[in-house]
Amino acid sequence: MDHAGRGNREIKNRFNLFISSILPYFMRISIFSDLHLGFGRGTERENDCFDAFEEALEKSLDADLILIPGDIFDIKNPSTETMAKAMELLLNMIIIKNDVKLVSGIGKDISRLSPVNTFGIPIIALHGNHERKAKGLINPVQAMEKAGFLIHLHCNGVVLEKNGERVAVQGISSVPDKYFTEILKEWNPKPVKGCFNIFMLHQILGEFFGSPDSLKTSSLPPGFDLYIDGDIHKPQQSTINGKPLIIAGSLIPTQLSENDTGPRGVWFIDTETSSIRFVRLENQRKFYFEKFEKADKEAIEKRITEIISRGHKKKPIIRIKVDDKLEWEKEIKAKYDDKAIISFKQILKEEDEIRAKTLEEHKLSVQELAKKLLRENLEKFNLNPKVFETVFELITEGKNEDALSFLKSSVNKSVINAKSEKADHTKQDKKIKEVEPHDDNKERTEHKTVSGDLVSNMNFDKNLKKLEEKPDKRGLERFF
Ligand SMILES: [Mn+2]
Repeated sequence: MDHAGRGNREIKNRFNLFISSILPYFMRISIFSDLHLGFGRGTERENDCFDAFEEALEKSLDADLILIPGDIFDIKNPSTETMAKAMELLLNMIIIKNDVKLVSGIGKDISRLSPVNTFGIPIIALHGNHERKAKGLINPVQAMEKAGFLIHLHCNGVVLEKNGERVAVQGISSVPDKYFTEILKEWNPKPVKGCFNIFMLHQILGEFFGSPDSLKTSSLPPGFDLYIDGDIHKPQQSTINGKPLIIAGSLIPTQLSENDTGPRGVWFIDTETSSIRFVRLENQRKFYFEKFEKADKEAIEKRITEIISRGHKKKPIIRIKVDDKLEWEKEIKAKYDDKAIISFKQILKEEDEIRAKTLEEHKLSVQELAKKLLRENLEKFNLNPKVFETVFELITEGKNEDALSFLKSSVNKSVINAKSEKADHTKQDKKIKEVEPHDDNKERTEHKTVSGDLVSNMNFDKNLKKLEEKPDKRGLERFF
């Protein structure tokens, strides 16, 4: 935040205290999600996520409480640069005056929080699917809680109070779809008497994502006054049993799909009237999605020129979808490079697709090759190869024992539901493919040396045998 921002904050501080003295009996809650800090690192768009976050925080300066339902960071191990920028911005919220007090935890030991966690405007956050790590490893949202910047929830909650009015916020961070219902049943969250009750989650709700097989709103716990979901990047508003449901949407477009063109913003709700406002971010890079059937160079250039002529503070992103083969996309990109970020989405011809695949295989990083090897070994030992992501993550973090016990638990057939596994996997694959120039791969390849034994299988069966005496763990415990 610059000097103007700080001055602005001072004014808002005073305004805040004035407002709370005349309107003591309700809380104003600010909600935004899926910031994806670190997205586009090393590209022209690398500051977009921070600009959006800063603007969302600026707009929240007169809020009593900020809720972020997941995907604050774009990856589970963000770079120190990303962490530093995030902390710098969050610090502005800690030093603000605010009357909201943390009263109690719901399944969360608040005595373990530092006093700093409750300074300034409280921020309550979930971790999203982008930040999820195997149990026992600290994800970046949990790290932010340890640093005092926010309160992290996962199958628990907190009660906050302002001038006698209480708000209970309960939340479940991202879990694999196949485990959600079971975890929710085990957690069994209930609204708290005498509070305005908020339920937060970070899952794909099928009704709002065009995927009827995904989780339904009817499976969410009843009786809450407000439901908030992250994960779906298009902001939307609906109801559950007459109570508002806010699908916060993302602060930046990450997938550059047709759905990503709409406005981004911050939601505000007050606990007295449940009135909801969506406030658009104003300083964001514009994103255009343009469709063409034919590879008509002239028509495409005409459209690009027309969009550019509208005038933009930041170079707009123009995504061009062509149902045809192109020969000149590089030429076009270079020609308008100083005026727009142009990206093409085209239907590749079959031979190109084969060539692209082969190239991709050649480019597999060491880490990816190790993953491939591990997956093959799991198959060879008749173990479920779908659990390899978790196993691999544990191994790369040097948690071999944990990896083995997880493998052991996944052998327990009761856990694995082959059908939902498949659905979940397809969804993830799709997501990965849709993400456009995503230079965070750089961060992903900063890998540790993979522990050889497990991956190369020399002691694979022996290690598994060693675990025979240890008690079975249920697979969902990894996420609960
Ligand atoms: Mn997201």
